[in-house]
Amino acid sequence: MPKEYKLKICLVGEPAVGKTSLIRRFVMDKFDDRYLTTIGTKVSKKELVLDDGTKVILMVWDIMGQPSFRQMLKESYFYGANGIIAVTDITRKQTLDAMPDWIGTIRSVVEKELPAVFLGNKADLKDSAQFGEEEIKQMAEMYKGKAFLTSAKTGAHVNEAFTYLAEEIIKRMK
Ligand code: G3D
Ligand code: MG
Repeated sequence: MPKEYKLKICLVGEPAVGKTSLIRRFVMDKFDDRYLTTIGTKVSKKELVLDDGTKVILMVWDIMGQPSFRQMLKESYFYGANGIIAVTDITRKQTLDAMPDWIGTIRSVVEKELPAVFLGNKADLKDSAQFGEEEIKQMAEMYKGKAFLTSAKTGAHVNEAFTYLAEEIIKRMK
């Protein structure tokens, strides 16, 4: 009997890297989203069926507020999280440099190391890139995650990244 899982996935990353756009791309494609909004956060729901028939309900958490969020909401945002999507914008190196702080914030709330994927988003803007696949891979390796170059605009590798994370979480649960 295929099992059913319900997972909480949290997106992190600097403002304007594309967090909301990635969720919109991933969730809305099928119009099966539902939102729960609390101050500063938004939760979208998406059902996935993995290759082996496993059904996964992803609750995808997004940050709506300003950077002050980190102190205000971090406890409830990361509480019970199963996995992290760490988003950077390849056209702004600063968004990569800021990632260790985000990971540090997660670690201050969640004791165990969570499965994570590291996205270099806006891959469609390659001509104005300030860093590339090599740097995002290095960042991912540092935290034992996997790197993807994504584009919320074209949809490139967006499903792959979310699905990989779900599979990785479930693998580690077994
Ligand atoms: P955030 O939720 O991380 O703050 P948003 O980021 O999803 O709001 O995206 C910020 C801006 O980047 C938006 O532009 C959005 O359209 C754009 N964007 C997001 N992902 C991509 C991408 O993959 N490629 C390109 N070219 N743009 C992207 P606006 O102009 O609406 O502020
Ligand atoms: Mg947003």
